[in-house]
Amino acid sequence: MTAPLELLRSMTRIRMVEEEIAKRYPQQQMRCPVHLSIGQEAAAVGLCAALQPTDWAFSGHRNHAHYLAKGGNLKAMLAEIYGKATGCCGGKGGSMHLTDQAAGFIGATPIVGSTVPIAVGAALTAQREGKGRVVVVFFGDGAMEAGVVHESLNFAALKKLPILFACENNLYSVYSPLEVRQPEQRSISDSATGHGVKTVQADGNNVQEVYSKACAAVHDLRQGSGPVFMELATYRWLEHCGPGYDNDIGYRTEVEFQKWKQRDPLAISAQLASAFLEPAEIDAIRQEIEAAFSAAISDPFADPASAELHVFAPANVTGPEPERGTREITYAEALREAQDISLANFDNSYLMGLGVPDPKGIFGTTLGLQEKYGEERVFDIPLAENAMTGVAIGSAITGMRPILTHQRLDFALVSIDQIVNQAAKWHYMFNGTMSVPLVIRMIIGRGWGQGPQHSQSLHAWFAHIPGLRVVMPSTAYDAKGMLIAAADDNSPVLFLEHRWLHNTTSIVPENAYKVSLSKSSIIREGNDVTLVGISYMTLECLEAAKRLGDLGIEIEVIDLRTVQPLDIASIISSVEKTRRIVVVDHAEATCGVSSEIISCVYESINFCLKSKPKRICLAEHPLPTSYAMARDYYPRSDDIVRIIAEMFGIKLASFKNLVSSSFGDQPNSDFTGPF
Ligand SMILES: Cc1ncc(C[n+]2csc(CCOP(=O)(O)OP(=O)(O)O)c2C)c(N)n1
Ligand SMILES: [Mg+2]
Repeated sequence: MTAPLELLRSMTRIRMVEEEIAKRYPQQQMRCPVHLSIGQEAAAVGLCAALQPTDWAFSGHRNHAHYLAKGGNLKAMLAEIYGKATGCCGGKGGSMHLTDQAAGFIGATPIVGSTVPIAVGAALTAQREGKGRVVVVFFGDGAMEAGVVHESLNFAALKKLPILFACENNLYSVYSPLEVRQPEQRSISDSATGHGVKTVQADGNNVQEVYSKACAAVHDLRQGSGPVFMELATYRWLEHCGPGYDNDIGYRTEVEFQKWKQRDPLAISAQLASAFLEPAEIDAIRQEIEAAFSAAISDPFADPASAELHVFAPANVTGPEPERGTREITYAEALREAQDISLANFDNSYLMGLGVPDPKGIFGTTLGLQEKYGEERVFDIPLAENAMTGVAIGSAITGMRPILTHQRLDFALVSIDQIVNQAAKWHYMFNGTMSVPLVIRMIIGRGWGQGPQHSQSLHAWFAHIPGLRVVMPSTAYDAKGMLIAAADDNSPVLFLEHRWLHNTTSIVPENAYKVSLSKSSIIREGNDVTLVGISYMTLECLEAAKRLGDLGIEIEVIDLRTVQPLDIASIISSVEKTRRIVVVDHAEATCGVSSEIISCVYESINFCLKSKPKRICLAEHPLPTSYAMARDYYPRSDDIVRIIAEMFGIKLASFKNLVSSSFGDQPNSDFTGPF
């Protein structure tokens, strides 16, 4: 039991820290946004007092009180706010990204609602560990309007996860009162109840009440009875962001503010427990705070060069390539084998995605794996890609190795916040103290009416984001080796598979092996043109190279394999030989990978190319569904042959040699719709 005086002491300390921040903020040395919790301390303190240091906490933009209540290091927090090397994120995070993993405060991030599924993922880890660890995630009333929070509540309830959702309802989201954002007849707790989560309401300004209700909730969580949602009624005293009072600017009244101020959590606590702090104790807190500010101010800034560190976690090495043998299997079978091996090699790995254990097993790529590894390690997910990506991230930063699959890349777009703001940045913004060993498989559709929303190839988008690896193998051999390598990598890897590759075959060793996640591959040598193929387009390039060979033009075909990092050195050394470059992609040329490759080549070479470089890409419009309109949308080997022949002054008639399908919307006659 935590004594009432201890609760009061903790709240007083937090109040004094934040008052000092508010006092010094106008000096313009804390040059990052600060969201102060003055007036809201009881929720943080009452709740964290019910936790053990080994329990995990997460928070959002208004996180100082949560961090300190959970035992976070004060000096590291202030140094972080001052942007110093000694800060808990080495200056990369600032006030909105605090972490102290030793104290169990895993992390805070300021995209509203976005940290909630990550905390749920940590709760999945906690459940799997089976040591009785619980997770708490703090968020505001505004977050209850975010879809991802509802997705998270649903999943936590579904899996009975040991997580306490702590909603600090301070009635406002910046300047917007609750009544313009949520229906009057439905309380915040009602929403959680609707998801099947047990709810508890508490006076968030009464630390004793919060503490005793939190103790009961945490007790239940440790018994495994499923998530609990606590709605904590409270009020922030200062402006949303910054150190001042703003009751005069018109969004809330002085009368309302004074009413809440009379319900000061510190005063309520002192009254209820007849407890007060001795002047000497207050003095000791003041001295601690003074010392922490002095240290933060005098500590050095990080070397600006360190800004480049921790974009990616250290990569695991790949071994020598194995004897290839003679066994030929499909790309889909190779993916299945890779996942099988990763599940067998790492007890902490798991596979999830819509349809993963269904009778078709993601086009055969996950067949039989649930039967082999059980429902805990291979499972279907709710139709909630955004939260499930957050769950994957949260479990990854706490020690698991998830592989998440999307049957179409287009579906992953609803999780763009989690991929871009969270997965890509977590390692960086927390200064390398955590990593995100996560693989996201995305399948790129084509043909049989995939249309505008089942066919997009957005590797250029993803490659634009520092912190994401993007790979696109085009053979069964590479698919297996690169998926095993991805599952063993410590950074998020986006693994893009073209649907038309799934039935292609190549020789694939039975054993485990890794293929580098940063190297392209020369798959045909030639002196006349460097032809770079991306994913499925590599097959078209090979076909074109064969036919151009008949015309006496020797093509060097490079299978790009990885988009981030781009193995530009290999392409440049090929162009140094051929002095011509053509890039073929199943994406738009504008701001695309083909443009990037050609720019990089031009920036590096100090000789003239013999022909203008060429991008062979998609038309600059979405893919129409009707095969009549989709027919000429994708470049084929015919286009490549014609364009390269022209570089050599050979004029060929414009033709489309539809090898196997007069509709042009299936790779061959064996691969029949629907797919
Ligand atoms: C997704 C997203 N949209 C908008 C913002 C800008 N923003 C920052 S805090 C905030 C209000 C959040 O209100 P609430 O969740 O109630 O937390 P409080 O600030 O009241 O503690 C907003 C809109 C953001 N950070 N993230
Ligand atoms: Mg609020």
